[in-house]
Amino acid sequence: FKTESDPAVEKVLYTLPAYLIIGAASAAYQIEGAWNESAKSAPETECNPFHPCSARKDKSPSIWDAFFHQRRQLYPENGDVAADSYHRYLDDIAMLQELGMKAYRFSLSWPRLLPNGDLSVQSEDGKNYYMNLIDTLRNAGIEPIVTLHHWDIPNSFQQDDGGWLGNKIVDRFNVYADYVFKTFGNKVKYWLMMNEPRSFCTSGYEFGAIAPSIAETGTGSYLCVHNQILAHAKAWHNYNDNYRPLYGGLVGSSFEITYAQAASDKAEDIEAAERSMIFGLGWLADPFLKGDYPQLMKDVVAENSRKAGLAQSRLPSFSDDDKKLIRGAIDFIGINHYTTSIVSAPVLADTSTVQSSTNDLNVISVTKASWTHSARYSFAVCPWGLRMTLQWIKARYENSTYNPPVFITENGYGGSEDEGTDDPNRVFYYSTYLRALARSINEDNVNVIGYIAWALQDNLEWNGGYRIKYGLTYVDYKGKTLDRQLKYSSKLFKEVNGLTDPSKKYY
Ligand code: BGP
Repeated sequence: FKTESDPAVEKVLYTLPAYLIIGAASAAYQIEGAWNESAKSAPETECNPFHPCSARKDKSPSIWDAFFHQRRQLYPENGDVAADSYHRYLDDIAMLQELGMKAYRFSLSWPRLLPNGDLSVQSEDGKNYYMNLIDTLRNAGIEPIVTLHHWDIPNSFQQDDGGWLGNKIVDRFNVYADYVFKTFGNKVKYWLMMNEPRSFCTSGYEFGAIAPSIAETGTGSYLCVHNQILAHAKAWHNYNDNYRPLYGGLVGSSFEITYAQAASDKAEDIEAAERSMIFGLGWLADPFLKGDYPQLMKDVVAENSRKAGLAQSRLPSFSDDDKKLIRGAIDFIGINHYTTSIVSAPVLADTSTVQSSTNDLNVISVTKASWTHSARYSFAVCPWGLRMTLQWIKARYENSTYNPPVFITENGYGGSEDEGTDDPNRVFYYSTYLRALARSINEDNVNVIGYIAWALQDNLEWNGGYRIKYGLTYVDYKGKTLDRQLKYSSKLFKEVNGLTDPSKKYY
């Protein structure tokens, strides 16, 4: 296994600080299965995936259940069973313990806890499932890190008000968040409100590629992200005012960022790369740390909207009250980082008349062919990109009045379908990225409080189904037993977590 990596990185020994919270992650729809648990006995006519039943007591369909069921022919896989973690969460926790992990990041399924989305029905089964999961983790000394929105809103909310494009979603999310804080608040110290608003909103609400399959080109991603920022901020204030005094705890969100490396020293390529970082991470982080969208983004989208004859910018704006609400409303910045792209300015003038967020960004972005790629087509192994990303964050926000710590909430390697338990490529990926992280902390003095590997288990990947394997744990989908087995790469984490003989190196 060869890659072009920074040779200096290889020489640095791990000096990851003891305070770093190291763990692994999952998300409800990708692992739980049990998509209609406890509703099976309801009469067919009363409840089915596309007509949620008001009398239903337990799990109702999320937008992902609807998406995969409607497209069954196209995508044979779905999350009906997935890794069956709803029934096998003890097996998952056993794996975390074997790995010596300090934390487990998982998400709550909103329609499992609140089948009607609101408080009219509160599922006992749903509540018990997460309560048992959290209690067992805590008894095992593993910190629960809980995501509230990992993309699976109740499908009924998509149908009746347009989901994240609707007027009701911000308040609806806050009813759910308050219920969650009230129910689990005394047991959880780390909360993530949103996961990757940009990738979810762009794929789900602008280009219609993933659930809920909405194609509102040019506006959908901006409005969806806007609502997610406001929903996060309101939940943060509720937590800050009403729950933090009781429980302490920290509330963040996870933003994904692919590092954009300029293709050359030419000014236009350097500008294009910077534009990518601003449209990528600045879009999400600036509102919380600087109180508004990046000026560059506001200018570009307003200008393109004007050219198209629109009366106002396609990028929504924050009112003065909104600005007060969002600034500082985050306790840490979650970063999901996988890879790096080579970015340059387009050679020809843009003649496209399509108004889209891609055209607003207006760059050429490629993955370098000579770098080793993961089976996830566009993910190249580039550990220094993590270090550059952390440097970019530090430089952009160190003079902000508000500059919270960073929590790496996802980083990982997607292996191919035939991977099995022998995964040397993943060992290489994690060992080089962890070394890059060690250098960032020790040499660049970035303030990183945690590092979470994606993923604990092989799961249903949004883009690759069960064919892309991110797990530290192999799940037997082929033999349909769904039994778990640690992969070879688990040895690396055992070592990082101090469980192995320090004289033996596995990587
Ligand atoms: C992130 C998601 C994860 C996970 C991961 C792998 O975008 O937060 O849920 O799926 O990426 O990516 P993908 O499934 O696109 O290969």
